[in-house]
Order: sequence, then C-alpha cells, then structure tokens
Amino acid sequence: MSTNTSNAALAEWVNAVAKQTNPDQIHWCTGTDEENRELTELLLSDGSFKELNPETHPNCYLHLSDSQDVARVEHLTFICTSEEEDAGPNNHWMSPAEGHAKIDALFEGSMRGRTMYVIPYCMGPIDSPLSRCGVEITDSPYVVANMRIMTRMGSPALLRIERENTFVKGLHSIGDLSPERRYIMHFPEELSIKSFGSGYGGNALLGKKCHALRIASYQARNEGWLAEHMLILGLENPEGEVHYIAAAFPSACGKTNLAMLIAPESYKGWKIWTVGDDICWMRPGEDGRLWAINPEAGFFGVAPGTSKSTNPTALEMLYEDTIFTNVATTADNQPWWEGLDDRVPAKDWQGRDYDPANGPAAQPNSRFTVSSKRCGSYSEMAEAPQGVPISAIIFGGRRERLVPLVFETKSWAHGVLVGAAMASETTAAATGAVGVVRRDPMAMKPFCGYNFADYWAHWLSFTERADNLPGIFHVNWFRKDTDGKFMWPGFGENMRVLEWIVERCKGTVDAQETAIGFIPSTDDINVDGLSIDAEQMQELLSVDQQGWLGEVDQINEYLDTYGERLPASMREELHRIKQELG
Ligand code: OXD
Ligand code: MN
Repeated sequence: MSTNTSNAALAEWVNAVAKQTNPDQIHWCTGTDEENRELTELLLSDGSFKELNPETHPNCYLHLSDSQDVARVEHLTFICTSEEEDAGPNNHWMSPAEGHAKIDALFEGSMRGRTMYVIPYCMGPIDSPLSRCGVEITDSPYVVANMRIMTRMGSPALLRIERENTFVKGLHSIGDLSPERRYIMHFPEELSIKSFGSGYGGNALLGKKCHALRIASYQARNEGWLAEHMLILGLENPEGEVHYIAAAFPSACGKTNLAMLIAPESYKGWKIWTVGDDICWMRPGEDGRLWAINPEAGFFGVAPGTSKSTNPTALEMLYEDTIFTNVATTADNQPWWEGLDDRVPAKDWQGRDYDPANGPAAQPNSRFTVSSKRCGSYSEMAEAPQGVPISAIIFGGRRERLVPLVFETKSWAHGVLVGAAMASETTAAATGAVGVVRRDPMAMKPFCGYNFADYWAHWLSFTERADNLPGIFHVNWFRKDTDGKFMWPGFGENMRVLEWIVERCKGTVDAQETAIGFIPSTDDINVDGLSIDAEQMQELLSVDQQGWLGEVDQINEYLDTYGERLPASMREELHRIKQELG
C-alpha cells in the first residue's frame, strides 16, 4: 500500500494503477535537486540522455526519441464523453467505457521491470487561485525530467492537492512505443487522462496539452474561466506603463518569437516582457477585467528556425540547463538545427553521420525544454498569484492574401466570430494547392476538450461575466505581393502593430470603420526606418470587398458543420458583416 500521501483518493488511485501495471518500484517525486541529479544519472546510464559539450552547454542533455515518435498524433487522440455531441465535430470521440477498455488492456502489466513515477504538479504559480493541480503517473524518467521543467512539480504541489482534495489524474506509459499501440485518451467528465505508447512531449507531458488545454478547457467552461492556446506578453512603453496582451496563432506562425520580441532600434524605452509562449488561463477579476496566468513553468519550443536573428532571447536561454530532443550535433558535440547558423553538423537526429541525402539534420519538430527562469525577458509578473490584467486579445493566421495586417473587432461577439473563423492558408510546397484555407478556431482545433459550438457559446457568455473585457484584434504578418514576396517585415517590426493595438485600447488613436472591423490609417502605423512605401501600406490595410464576400461564404459553410448547437449570434454577426460589405 502506498502511504506517501494523506489524500485517500490519490493513495487509492496510485495503488490501483500499481496493481494494474505491475511496476518493480514506485517513486513519489519530490522535485528536489538531489532527485533530479539521480534521475539525470539514470538517464545517462541507460542511454536516454547524452551529455552535450559541457564547456559550451553546461548541464545540457540530448535525447533522441524513437523515429516513429516525434509529434502529436491527432488521429489517435480521443475525447471520451458520455454523449458524442459533447465532443463535437472538432474531436475524435469514443465512449468512456470503450475508451477505458481499449487503453486499460494496454496498461495491463505495462510497467513490469520499470519504475513507476508519481508526479504531483501544479499548473500555474503554486499560490495562485487560478492554478490547478494534477498528478501524472508515468514509467518514463525522461517525462519526469521534462515535467520538472515545464510545471511546478513535487512536494509543494502535493501539499496543495492534499489541501484542496482535487486533482487531474494522468496515467502514462511508453509501452513499447509502437504506433500500433498508441492512444491519447481524455475523460473530461472524470478529469482524467490516459496516454499510452508515446514519449513525445505533447502526448506524454500530460500537464501541457492534455491537462492545461483539453481537460482545462472543459473545467473552465464549468467554472466560468477560459483555458486558451495563447502566448502572454507585457508591452512596456517609455513611460513605464505595461499592457498585457494574449495572442493565439496556429502552429508555425511564430508564437515563441512574438512572446520574446526585441523592439526595433528606433523603439528606445520600449520592451516586451514574456509571461508565456503557449498557454493562457484567464478569469474575470473583481474589476471586470480578465486576469491571466501562464500555467507552465518552462518552454517546450521548436528548435529549427531559432537563431540569433529570429529569436536571440530564446537562443540565449539554451546554453545551460536545457534538454534537447531530436536535434543534430556538431563535431564538438554542441546542439545544432537547421536555421541556427552555417556550421555543418556531424551527427543527425537519429545519431547517424550527417548526410544531406537523409533529409534535415535536426528533426523538423525537434525541441528544447528549458525553464522560464532562464528567459532574459521573463516577466516577474508571471509568478504573481493574481495573474496579469489583459488589455487586448489577438487572433492571427497565415494568410497570403485578403486579410489585412491588423484590424480591431467591433464588439466581443464580433471578436468571438473572428476567433472562430481563424485560419491559415497552406502553401504550394506543403500541399500542391495554394490557398487551401484550413480553419483553426482560436488555434484550439487540436486542443479544445469539447464541442466548439459550446465553446463559442462559453466565450460569448463573458459579456455577462465581466464588464471591462479586452479588445479583440486580428493580425496577419504573412501577406504576400504578386511576386510572392512578404509585404510586412515581421519579427521585431511587429512591435509597430502592437503599439497601435495598445493605443486603441487606451483610446489614443483613431481608426477607420469598415465592415470587417476598425483599421488603422496608413499613417497611424509607425513605419519610420522601414523600406515600405505608402502604396504598400495602403494595400496591407485595405478591405477587398469581393474577396471578403467570398470569405464570409466560406466561414458560413464552416460554421454550418456545427449545426443547431452553433450560437445564433455568430450567424447574426456574419450576416451583419455581409450586409455592410454591400
Ligand atoms: C505545441 C503545439 O507544441 O502547439 O505547442 O503543438
Ligand atoms: Mn502550442
């Protein structure tokens, strides 16, 4: 019998899992440095970790995963609610009984010969009322090492669980890593997760996507808050005022870069503070504003493309105390990935001598895991129990055509519609067909733990929950001209757009009203020092009436897939836009 906790439900669950999975031993994680040293020794001795160059990268380790286990697996990810309709067309569904039966059969005896780790963790600052706790049981020491960086893990979390007597249950086993025996199951009604057959972050670090988004989004609806796939940044102006912005973008749109943006030369006295780069939990405060925390304690970022020019802040944090997964290495054993610099790697992500004929040296989804505390722009407000007040919410997509650089929505309901219609266009290189629009509402398509129609209704209900809601904006850094060249420089220059957004929130700049929202005049975006002419700005800030009429029809078609459950006001908003387009 396990006696490491005074919480009866936890002790009972741990014992039941031990009986089912049959581990050799059970280790309750305390989160101490000593524990981490022992774990690192173990990972080094069994070959799961390789030490990287200790001169250039002290305390950094390389993990090479199974080559079949390098990403999230959406087709094997299920939401198991009693009613199929509650999972919605946006999720794969299985009944709870079938889900448990399928995955429990795999867990039977799966930890034989292994140690079972019990990881109590807290998502969010340990003393924040917005935080929520969970316990992950896993047979992977690599998962423990990552959870230690990504969450507040160990004894303080266990104490909070014992005090609150509630926690999300996450059961994980790597099994034999076969894609044939892999499932990521969520049981929102039971606040539980079962994940089998993958060691990859998004499938195995259960605090992240499984808990902090899928289960938390369901919990948030019941409890009146929001769990979102958003970065949080603080924008400080030369007067020392800080405005906090939460922003959702589909993958490959530069969320981590935006969260750590460095202001252009001409923006003396301006600074971006990083609160989080991936997940945001928001709740109305007594002042009617939305207050947000980043539930994570670290970054699990994509390595390729990270460089001195794209994200110097990120690069700087990766020289110490970092776990690298599936990157390449140089001859002197430093981590390397495409886009980092022009050195030639010695070994690829599968440990082979590098040969360009085998494809990229670093796996395209190779990752770094590093504590937020190592981030030079980390905001001390990220640790504040009350969170930070959000002035603006930004939705964004990768749209080569049609969608302006920035616009402000006219109301909360309009903002919710714009979030629901969020999309990225695929490129010819990726699909063979340019301009195929993929909808990714609020960047939550893979992460919303319930029916999107109910989720939008929940978003809409915030006008009754809070009377000082943030403005909702849409940005598009990715417009291209007829020669296929990007029209906006992006990266640090995006500061210029953030400045306009904050000024709109303060009411200190005008805008032009159009059918799709409020748009800046060309001279309201500061382009000093950029080689961009008035005509190009005009193009970036124009509304193509015919194009938007087509877009409205496409959005309508997409929303139709949610049938009767779709909130009526979303169609009304869309109808209004159509009327105003004329
Ligand atoms: C992530 C993702 O890893 O969105 O953050 O897939
Ligand atoms: Mn993400």
